[in-house]
Amino acid sequence: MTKTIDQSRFTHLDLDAHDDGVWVVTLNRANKRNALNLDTVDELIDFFTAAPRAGVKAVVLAGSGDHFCAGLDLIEHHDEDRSPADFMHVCLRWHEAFNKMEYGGVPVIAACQGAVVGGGLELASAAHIRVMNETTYFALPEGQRGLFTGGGATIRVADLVGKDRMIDMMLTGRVYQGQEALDLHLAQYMVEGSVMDKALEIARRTAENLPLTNFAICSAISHMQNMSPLDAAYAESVVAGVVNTQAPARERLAAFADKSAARVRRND
Ligand code: 1HE
Repeated sequence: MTKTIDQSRFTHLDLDAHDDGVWVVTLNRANKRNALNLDTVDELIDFFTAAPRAGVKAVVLAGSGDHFCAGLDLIEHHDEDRSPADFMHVCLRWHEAFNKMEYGGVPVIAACQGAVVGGGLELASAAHIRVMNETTYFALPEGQRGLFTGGGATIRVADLVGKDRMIDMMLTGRVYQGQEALDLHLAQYMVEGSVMDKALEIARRTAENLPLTNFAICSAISHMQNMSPLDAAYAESVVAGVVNTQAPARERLAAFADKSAARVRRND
């Protein structure tokens, strides 16, 4: 069942495994502003395919340099002069990578600095939690490039900001940043300074949850959004049946009963 992740097979992603099960995965093409060429997408598929069975408890996804990700590698796309079928298959690879992130059951925290644009926003929106700071900005410049989204923005970005705002972003190139971006759910956390520090703090916290519980949170909720309310309620009870009776949960319940477990309190 357990898989190992052979780090030597990755050239466009830097992988850093911490002792607590948190892995930092960094897009390492800063000189290309971490634009997603097809090889990088394939490496994301490889990593996120293996992660749920390799003891990875949480992932921080980051970009190297000043920017998170500039989206589709426009130069590769130009040079390849792809056919419609070629690009459809490129998009299917992107979807495979991002679906494995969203539905894989391992918490993914995106540390978003600088540009989070085009396919970079599609990548970030497949993470479960996004952290931004004063440098971060979000946009969908596809409209101005003569392109269309192909990595799930019509699903995930529309879900975050609403269909009308997504259409505006694409038609006009509108950029969202700061509090406005936070208010639109483009990120859940805004920090002053290092997005990496905050993303790591969040990842470490999530890694303390039971893996099966995190699996349900980071897989079942997304699946249930795709179901009718009736089917989602049914699926929820099945998932809760499995998760809420797991042996390690009994220890946590016992700690609550004997009053040794932390209580939920207001923030100071
Ligand atoms: C790239 C890319 C890229 C930079 N593909 N090479 N995405 C976009 O339309 C965003 C395009 N990029 C930008 O607007 C800017 O590069 C940034 C705002 C992200 C950064 O600006 P800056 O001034 O720091 O860098 P730069 O000088 O523009 O670029 C530095 C290098 O990165 C340069 O390469 P060099 O070899 O000339 O040094 C750029 O060519 C390269 N670079 N961005 C390839 N995107 C599945 S469909 C998804 C649809 C999309 O994602 S559309 C793409 C939207």
